[in-house]
Amino acid sequence: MSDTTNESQTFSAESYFATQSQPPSLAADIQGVHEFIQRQRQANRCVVLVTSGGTTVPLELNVVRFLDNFSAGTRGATSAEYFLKAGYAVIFMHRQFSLQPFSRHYSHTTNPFLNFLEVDASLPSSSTIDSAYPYSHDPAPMAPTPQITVTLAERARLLSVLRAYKAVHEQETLHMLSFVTVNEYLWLLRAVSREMSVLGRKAMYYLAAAVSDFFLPQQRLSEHKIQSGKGSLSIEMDQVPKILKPLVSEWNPEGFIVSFKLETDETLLVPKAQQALERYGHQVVIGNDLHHRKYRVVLISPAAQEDAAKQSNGVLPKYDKFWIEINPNQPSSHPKEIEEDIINELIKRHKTWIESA
Ligand code: PAZ
Repeated sequence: MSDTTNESQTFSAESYFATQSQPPSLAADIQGVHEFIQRQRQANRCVVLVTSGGTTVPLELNVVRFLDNFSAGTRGATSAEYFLKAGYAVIFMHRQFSLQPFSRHYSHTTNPFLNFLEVDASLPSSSTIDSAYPYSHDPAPMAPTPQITVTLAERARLLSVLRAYKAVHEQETLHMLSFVTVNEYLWLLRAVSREMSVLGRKAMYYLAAAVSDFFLPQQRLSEHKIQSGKGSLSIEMDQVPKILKPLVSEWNPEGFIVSFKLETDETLLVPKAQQALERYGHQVVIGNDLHHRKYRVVLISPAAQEDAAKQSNGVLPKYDKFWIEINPNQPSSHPKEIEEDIINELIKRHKTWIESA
């Protein structure tokens, strides 16, 4: 970029947090998380941190332009609902304005809720009532507000979403946090992870957010909007530090950590997921490819001891592969969601993880 002159460098997590400033709202956000975790500990609940949605990388300090990461937040919002249903408390750390648990069913783009409302025509309109009392000395009764009802076809589904939503509010088992930039995401992830360490093995991390691999350090950002007119723009970005490393080894070594690996070339899914496990030593990597992610995922985890011992040829498997697939042709009225099976499987494994402490 024309007005960014400093050299690029490689950031470790430590040097990243030492040089990139923390978001102003961090302390208040973490106070809320702290109180939430205390309540869940008292209630003896497992807590899962679900990250969801994409992060942005600003190109200017006064941001006009930024790079973004795809992700509507469907995976995260849907998964959060299944965790809540299973009795987990959920910290839902999501990209601002991305999909959220419960309200996702009536997303303004795919399923606007106004489509399911109708005005009940059986009630008299206000003009009818006014004309019935033209000469009376008594004040006209207040015109009844026309009733708004939910279309018959949508009632059952709305009722079940609404009941689940109200129950979660009543039990206070869902805590929302939002981020926009990759910097906000990283600071929040570190602070929330540290708070969750008091939960020991009862903490689960479900890192489904699509996080940028590259960023521009604040020291190299142009203060004002980058001006055009100087020809082409070239940007050299630095690598975002590999945050799973300190999460696994320092911030909460007892936590059950599930990361995601997204690829567009399906043949890379398994090797890349295995590489991530080898590098960071956590519990599960879920591989998904962009075009089939709603119907097929693979869970890669360290091979169980018994499986390894069973191998008779002496070549011990290092990793277990567990595919989860659903039929892509789902009925629109009651579609099966792959997250239901993913969460059931993870909860089973988390339970074993807790019991094996
Ligand atoms: O949010 P969404 O449902 O549109 O997409 C989910 C996803 C593909 C971002 C997620 O499943 C995932 O793979 N997250 C990690 C992406 C990564 O490799 O950084």
